[in-house]
Amino acid sequence: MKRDELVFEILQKEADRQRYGIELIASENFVSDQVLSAMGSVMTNKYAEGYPGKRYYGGCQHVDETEQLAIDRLKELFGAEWANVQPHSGAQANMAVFLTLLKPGDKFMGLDLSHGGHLSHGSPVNSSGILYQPIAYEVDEETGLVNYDRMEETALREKPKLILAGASAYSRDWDYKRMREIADKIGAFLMADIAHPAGLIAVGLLNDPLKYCHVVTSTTHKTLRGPRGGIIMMGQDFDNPFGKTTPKGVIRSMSSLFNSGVFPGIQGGPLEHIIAAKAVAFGEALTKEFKNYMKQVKKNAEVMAEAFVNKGYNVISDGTDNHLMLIDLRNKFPEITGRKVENTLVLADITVNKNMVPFDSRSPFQTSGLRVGTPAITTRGLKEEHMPIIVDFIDQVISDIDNEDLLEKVKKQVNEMMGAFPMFAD
Ligand code: DSN
Repeated sequence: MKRDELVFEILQKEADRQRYGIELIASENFVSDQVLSAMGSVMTNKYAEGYPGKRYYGGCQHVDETEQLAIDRLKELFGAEWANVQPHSGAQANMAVFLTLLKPGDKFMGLDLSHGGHLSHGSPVNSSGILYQPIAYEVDEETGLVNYDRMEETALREKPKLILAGASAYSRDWDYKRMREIADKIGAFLMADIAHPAGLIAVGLLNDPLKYCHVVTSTTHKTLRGPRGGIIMMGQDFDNPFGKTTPKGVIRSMSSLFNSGVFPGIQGGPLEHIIAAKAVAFGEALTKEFKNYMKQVKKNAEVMAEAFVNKGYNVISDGTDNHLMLIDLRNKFPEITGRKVENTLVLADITVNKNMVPFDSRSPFQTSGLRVGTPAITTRGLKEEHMPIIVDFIDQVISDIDNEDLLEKVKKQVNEMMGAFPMFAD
């Protein structure tokens, strides 16, 4: 068959964009060649509705092997008691958990979207907000930190059936223990969505949600550096919230409910090529090199946040514990929106995303903030010394935002700098 030049030329342009630009979108990363190969493999040809050993199709003996490997490696990585690797995305993983634990109209609590929460945590335009009744908790205006006292007051008043920890733009660690105490007071389920910090949690650099949460969801493509996809896990929840059976029995019966929540609840055939790539990525995440990578991601984020603060930017909560930071532009550039900065930086081959900041006066399409993260540039091999250089590029562009000559100059410097780094430094 004739090669589809049209598509492959576009793919080459995207490869060049990734290769010569500075990628600061906190949820993005670059996968290894072996993760990429598994994704583009023959496993895409196979239908395998069901689970390993219990499929609705013949010929599943090899997809059973890779799916079981993915499950086993994931359990080892997080010390989980049970795992499902089939969700097509983090939002699907969340949807399957909600379908399992909530009935339409039930109340649940999640972090407000404009305070760093995620669409699938109760936004009115997402199924989580359409089918269920979301109650928001918030960060404190002064400190930028989740206000657990207020969360408790709201939980005691509203009595949600589920409380959800996790965010897509929150730079600090979570107090899962405190949240479990709150959940226990009202007999609610505690769930964590660790899509963003999963890699840091896996190597022990952040608190472990599996110790306290009844169920944990994640994506696999952010800090975990795997293919685009989702997962669900259960830890060793020996303080049995589900009834009078033994803890092991609870895990067994809940896990089969969660499995049914994913398939046939919300999905059909699993993406077995992606699951094979998940197995590869979890194998990589179990190595010493991955732990060193995660330490560098965190170090780079700390240094980058400090460099922004030194230039007079308001970094929400004054810094970061993880791989990202949220910058409120309003004190330094009250007239400039996050949208304008995002669009302008793209012209200099620097990619960030506009983001609402807590108590933002602008809409999600404009925003007063930027979210910046270090997982992707750290995969490229950038270290602490490169962080102030990047912050300086960004500051030059924002400070003279309509200067096209400057943009051209910065773009040249960005391309020269990034051209010297491989896509995957390991
Ligand atoms: N879009 C992801 C993020 O950027 O955080 C969340 O789904």
